[in-house]
Amino acid sequence: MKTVITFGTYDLLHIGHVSILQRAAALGDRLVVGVSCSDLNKSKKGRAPVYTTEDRMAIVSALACVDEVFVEKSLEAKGDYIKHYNADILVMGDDWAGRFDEFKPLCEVVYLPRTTGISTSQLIADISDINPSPGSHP
Ligand code: C2G
Repeated sequence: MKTVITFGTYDLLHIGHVSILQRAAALGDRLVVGVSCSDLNKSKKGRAPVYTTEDRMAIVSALACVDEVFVEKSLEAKGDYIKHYNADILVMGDDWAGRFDEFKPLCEVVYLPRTTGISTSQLIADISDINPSPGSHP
């Protein structure tokens, strides 16, 4: 039984998220996903996610390729999460390449290519353009 672990915010779930989760799942027998809590996202990206932590967890756990989800409360606790879930492989997108090499003594660390041309930030910008908030245009 090979366990794969990965982490992310997965706000406004899109095809890039689904693709990396499917490719991560294909590397093992069980995929465990740490969903970054909203406070963690605020400190990391300077804004709260659109969806609550609970909703993001429910959405990610509904995917067929995902076996288990948990709340990622701290970026620094990855080693503890890897040990707790007995992970054999840590998967992250290659926007994080090299950033998690410190966990190589605990498990294999794999960076998969990101899907180009889509991101949550871009989706928010696109939606704002379609439906600008009152007062944003003269
Ligand atoms: N991703 C991707 N292609 C995209 C967008 C995202 O492959 N176009 C991947 C990211 O590389 C990441 C995962 O999807 O592996 C989740 O992305 P985010 O929700 O943006 O989460 P992130 O900010 O990378 O959080 O503890 C680590 C962090 O919490 C990771």
